[in-house]
Amino acid sequence: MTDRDTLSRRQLLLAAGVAGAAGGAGAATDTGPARAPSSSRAPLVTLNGRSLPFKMKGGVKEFHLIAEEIEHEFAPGTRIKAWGYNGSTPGPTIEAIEGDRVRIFVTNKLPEHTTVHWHGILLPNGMDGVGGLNQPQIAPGETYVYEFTLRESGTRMYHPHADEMVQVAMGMMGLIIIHPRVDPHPVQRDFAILLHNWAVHPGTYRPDPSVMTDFNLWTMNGKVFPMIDPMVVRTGQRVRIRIGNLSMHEHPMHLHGAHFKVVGTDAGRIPESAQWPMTTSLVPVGGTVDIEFTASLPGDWAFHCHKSHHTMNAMGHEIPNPLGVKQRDLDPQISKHLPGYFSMGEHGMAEHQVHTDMSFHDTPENTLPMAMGKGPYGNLEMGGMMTILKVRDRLQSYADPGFYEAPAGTRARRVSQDPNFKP
Ligand SMILES: [Cu+2]
Repeated sequence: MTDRDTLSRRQLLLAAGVAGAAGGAGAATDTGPARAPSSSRAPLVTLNGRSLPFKMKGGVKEFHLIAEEIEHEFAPGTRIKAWGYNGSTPGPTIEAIEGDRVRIFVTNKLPEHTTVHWHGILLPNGMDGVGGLNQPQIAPGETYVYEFTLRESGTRMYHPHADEMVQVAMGMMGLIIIHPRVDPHPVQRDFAILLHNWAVHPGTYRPDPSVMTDFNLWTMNGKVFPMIDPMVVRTGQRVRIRIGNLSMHEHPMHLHGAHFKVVGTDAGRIPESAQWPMTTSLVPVGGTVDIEFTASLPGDWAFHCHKSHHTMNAMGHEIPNPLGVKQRDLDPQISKHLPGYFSMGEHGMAEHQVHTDMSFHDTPENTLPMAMGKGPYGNLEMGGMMTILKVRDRLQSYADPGFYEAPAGTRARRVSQDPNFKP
């Protein structure tokens, strides 16, 4: 009996003890001879992303990362010149299993040198990837190889440690997910998200690395809402969301419709005695947070950063406050000098999405409107770091099931249009 047989049988037994553990999640496949994953393990879903393929060579998992300039789209209508790996930002997720030995070739096709740092992984010092400290820089055109054994499971990240301010601002980053050989806390849905921020000035095509705090695009896996994939789960499933943050801001990530526990960081699993229930967890800059919960309430539940400016797309921040300022009388006069001038903001900014949808406002070239999301009841007035957890009693597949229809009598409804209404 091979190691693989032993593992899969043991894990099948383990899965059988957990109600619906295999629950349509589909078995992950792995061609490795020695370290096959549990057949009950839910496949990792990197929203809008993919995992990096590997080859087994003499018991070692071989990966190849290519650092290069790429064309990236945040949402239709906004393309930039970014830097990433293997054609995308973030780069593909590197998936492996605790105990795996990995060999990762890094080819540099950038116009400047780079390195790769394996964030949160304990490894020999010469593999840590800080250019100048642990290794020479990888010059343009060169390929370096890193090789180490993954001793601990959990959510980790990779990014350059060379001209880091520029290279991270340009999009160079990715997730590393190390699965335990046998998961004592199995989930049926396993999602991975990497948070980032971007400064793409209106009408331009290249992120500005000199911006320190005032970014104008906030992304999950390089996309803005509503282009971020929803997380589709069946009622009753155990769900894990892994959130990494290589942006320059902390993000308080807030989940509607479930109470979760933070079960892991980029240094591994948190003991159960140190986990407490929450609905919002801060994901620190340069850190990862794994949350787990049971999806017990069907519906469409928002999952978003609670800094409200981070659920907006390209917006200017240094503007006079128009709230409560009567501007409409000025419109005709200003229009004489600025044809097409149109005031807004007197009563709030919700009208902005209406105006951009109606093409009242032309946004500058290659610039997204502040908010674009639409739901079954109208504009969602959000963009940026937001997606939807879609919990359904019945699912044919994990494809987007569309919007939730609240059963009769369970949705907030209008009862009056009289502003002096008294119940
Ligand atoms: Cu945020």
